[in-house]
Amino acid sequence: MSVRNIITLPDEKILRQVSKPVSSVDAHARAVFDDMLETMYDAPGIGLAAIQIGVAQRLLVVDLSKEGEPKKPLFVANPEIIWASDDISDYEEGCLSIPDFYEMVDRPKEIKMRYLDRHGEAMELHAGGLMATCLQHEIDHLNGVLFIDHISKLKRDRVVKKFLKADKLGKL
Ligand code: GNR
Ligand code: NI
Repeated sequence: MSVRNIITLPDEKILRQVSKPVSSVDAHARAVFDDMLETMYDAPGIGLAAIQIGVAQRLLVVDLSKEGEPKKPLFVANPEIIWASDDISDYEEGCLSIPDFYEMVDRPKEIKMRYLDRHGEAMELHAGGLMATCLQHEIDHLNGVLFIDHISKLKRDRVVKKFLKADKLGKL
């Protein structure tokens, strides 16, 4: 296991890629999961998609456990949202690929997700609250979508510009 570099804006060439389904959750996929988890804990963050470490596969990890509590990692391959509530909730989101930027995002309050777990077993999960928000945020990453795509164009353009400028000045 190793902590990997997290891809950030302005690197949209990578972050905008649509990740490919894994053909099976094999030893290689599990090795990617392990690096993702270690990278997420190190950051720290509550979720991470494989593309954030430059791997364009439909893999994500989430762990909502609080500091000092036993860890509760969730390993997700090839997720599909099979139901989303009409009820919407808003939550202030951030992203390890867009450091130090936070905005309120509206999303379905509850979802049902089908996926393969760490052992390749088919699973279903009904999620609400922060888990539902986080899973939707991570599944967006698998489709090349960032949370800033859910906010106003004015705010999005402003933050993308900020990262472009910082990159040019060599600050990232
Ligand atoms: O660590 C993270 N926190 C967070 C807070 C609110 C909504 C979504 C997230 S996910 C984020 C880590 C990340 O960038 N995952 O892709
Ligand atoms: Ni993110």
